[in-house]
Amino acid sequence: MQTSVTPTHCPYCALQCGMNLTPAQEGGVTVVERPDFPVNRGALCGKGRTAPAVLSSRVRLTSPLVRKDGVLRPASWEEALDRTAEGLARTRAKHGPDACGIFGGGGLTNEKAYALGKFARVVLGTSQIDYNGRFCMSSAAAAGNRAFGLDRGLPFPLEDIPRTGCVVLVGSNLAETMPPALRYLTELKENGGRLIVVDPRRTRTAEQADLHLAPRPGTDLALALGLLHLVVAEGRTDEEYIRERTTGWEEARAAAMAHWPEHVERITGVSVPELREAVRLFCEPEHAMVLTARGPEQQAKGTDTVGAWINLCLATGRAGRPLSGYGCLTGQGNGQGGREHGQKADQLPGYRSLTDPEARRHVAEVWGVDPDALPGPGRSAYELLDALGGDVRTLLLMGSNPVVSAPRAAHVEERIRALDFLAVCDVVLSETAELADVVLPVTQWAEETGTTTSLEGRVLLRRRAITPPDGVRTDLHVLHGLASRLGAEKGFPADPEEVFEELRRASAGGIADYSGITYRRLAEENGVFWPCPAPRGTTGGEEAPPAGTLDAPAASPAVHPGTPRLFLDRFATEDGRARFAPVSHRPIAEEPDAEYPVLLTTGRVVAQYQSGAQTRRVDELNAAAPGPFVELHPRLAERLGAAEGDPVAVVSRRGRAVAPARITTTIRPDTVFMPFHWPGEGRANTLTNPALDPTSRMPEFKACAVRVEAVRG
Ligand SMILES: Nc1nc2c(c(=O)[nH]1)N[C@H]1C(S)=C(S)[C@@H](COP(=O)(O)OP(=O)(O)OC[C@H]3O[C@@H](n4cnc5c(=O)[nH]c(N)nc54)[C@H](O)[C@@H]3O)O[C@H]1N2
Ligand SMILES: Nc1nc2c(c(=O)[nH]1)N[C@H]1C(S)=C(S)[C@@H](COP(=O)(O)OP(=O)(O)OC[C@H]3O[C@@H](n4cnc5c(=O)[nH]c(N)nc54)[C@H](O)[C@@H]3O)O[C@H]1N2
Ligand code: SF4
Ligand SMILES: [Mo]
Repeated sequence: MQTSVTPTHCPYCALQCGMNLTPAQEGGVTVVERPDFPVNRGALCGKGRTAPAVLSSRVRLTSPLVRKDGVLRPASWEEALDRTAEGLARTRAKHGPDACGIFGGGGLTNEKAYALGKFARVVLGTSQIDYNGRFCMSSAAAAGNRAFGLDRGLPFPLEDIPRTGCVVLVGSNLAETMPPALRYLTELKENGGRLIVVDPRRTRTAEQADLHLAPRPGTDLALALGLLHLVVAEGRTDEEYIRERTTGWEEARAAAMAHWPEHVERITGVSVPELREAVRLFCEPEHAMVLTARGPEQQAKGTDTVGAWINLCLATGRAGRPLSGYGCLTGQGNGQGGREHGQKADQLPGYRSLTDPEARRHVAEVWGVDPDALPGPGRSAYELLDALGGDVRTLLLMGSNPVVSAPRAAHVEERIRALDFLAVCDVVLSETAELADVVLPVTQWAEETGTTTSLEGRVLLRRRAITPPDGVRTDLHVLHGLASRLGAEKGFPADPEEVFEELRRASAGGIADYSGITYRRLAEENGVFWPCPAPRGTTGGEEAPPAGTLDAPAASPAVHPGTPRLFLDRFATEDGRARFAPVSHRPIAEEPDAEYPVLLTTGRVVAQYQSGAQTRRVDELNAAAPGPFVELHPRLAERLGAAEGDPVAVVSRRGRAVAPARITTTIRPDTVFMPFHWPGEGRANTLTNPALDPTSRMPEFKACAVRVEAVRG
């Protein structure tokens, strides 16, 4: 058995809070405080604290399921893996490799994400792989790549936040989505720094703000342009910085000057005095930061919207300098690492591009295949889901529950039902797994070892603390089993450290270079920030001593310390300069009209996680957040004749959802809000619009036109 205390990290969000696990008397594990991990210093939210309940849940899957005569029935692992391999092989033989699809998740460890991408390209030869991170922070990633030549959620550690002068938090409800991180904002205020929150709702986070701007959903781009206009008009630009560290200012400046504050007020609903106050708070201190989350990103113009906020940072000299910069608060447990190692449609490990010949050569060599055999980029997540039952006939799904979480979910559900074959790896029978032909029950976080990369770009080691129940296997084991059945005897080890050693080599020399990181270092150092190249003369694992025998860092001066802060000397672009984005305001994809006069926005509550597949199994969390609701302003409620708790219907061009009214003055009167954690009648994603951002292919989860109706009788 393991030692009595296992230091590890939470299975849920990108904060990746440290926690210790100890054996529980009744079996399983108990979560205890882990004060030595600096990010959360022992603090946890309710989800992290109750995570062990999912390990021992009654509804936990402990046997593979295979559909027979229309019904999912327990089966052996042999049979389940045989059936899945046959499903993939049959489709490939009949319709070609691109008829096999793979859908991954940002909750998967680096090792799993890496193996999944390799499995798609090497074993199946398919280009059709993408993942739920496309629904998460892909717009910020695209904007970060465009501006800085590199996308790492935060280019600085969270510990820098309390020491800056002003933080603008755009569309993040941190108090509910990363509660232990609220401390950084509290400390900022204690140190005399200012907090501006931009959110159409006065959330628990907005309540902490010195200034809360409540724009109409989908108008953050105009808001940022209006602020930049005022920065220029008030002579608050940093001309020297612009000259020395950026390109593209003239065009960006001209675009901002076309957005007069009065015009921006009409678009956003944020008054000119509020805009002026925001500029004053942001510009007066020496240092300032802009942090975005899903509010401005989950828009059909999310890339340009984030670009506009980055422009504001660049024009004022607030990027690539100590205590200043732009950052994105990545969402899922491995939202960062999950977007670096190849489960994304256009990507190879190390944040390399699938279209770059040199990247293909490097990775093909590590994989022992011909670079020309690697497929090109495939479809993005929603486009892949939309193609199911069409050109994509078989799907392997690992780490997502799109029946609840994808936009236009009723259509997505219909496409999933139209597949020839669906295999789902999950820990519970999610709403999507219910539709599968084969369900493969997998181990959970405390039962397996692997690495994640937090929103800070800090690579962390999650450790196995407990023996999994009989009948479950790891995702890596599933890929190993499928690969060997499909003719790849080697190259898919089930041992995570072996996979990580290969990942190190595959990432060596890439943007997200992990080659200097080992499990040993991760265990000793509370995580390592990438990029972290291997010592000179080695290429990450290859010529370095084998894992576990590496000299301790002190004995080996060549060991790279990792990179907590990026861009201080230069940006990662070819010329080292940051690029302004030439952006102008444009409306949301579906503006309200006479038939659908209200705006719907969606998001989260503190006690449920994502599609709820895991957290809806925890009594304490269900007691706190038992079901869906529609948040609406008293004025709208009065027009409908709806009282608190009355069922109301929200209708969009995609469908109709019904949930109890929650009446509050904290939301704009022209907007309703629904959390998306539940399936069934109250499923928010029945309503949402899959209009995609042209660059990131992010759907517009945060704004669509709806009609709200009272439900009688
Ligand atoms: N409790 C909980 N925590 C989580 C998760 C969870 O499901 N539950 N999921 C994790 C993941 S994967 C993610 S991505 C993060 C997400 O973390 P957040 O981004 O903080 O979460 P959301 O609630 O989706 O959106 C944040 C806010 O955006 C606001 N918003 C809506 N429309 C707009 C708009 O047009 N402009 C602006 N500026 N704001 C707008 C919403 O009112 C909401 O308060 O949370 C992570 N943490
Ligand atoms: N309307 C609306 N919709 C949204 C959003 C929004 O703000 N509004 N946000 C979007 C965002 S940001 C995100 S990230 C997505 C998330 O939505 P989903 O992709 O559905 O994410 P989860 O609910 O976390 O799904 C993970 C699934 O994998 C399982 N699982 C967990 N760990 C593992 C593992 O290690 N291996 C395997 N095989 N399975 C595992 C879980 O039980 C669960 O069924 O939702 C998106 N959808
Ligand atoms: S904030 Fe995120 S990482 Fe921390 S305990 Fe809660 S869900 Fe887990
Ligand atoms: Mo997310």
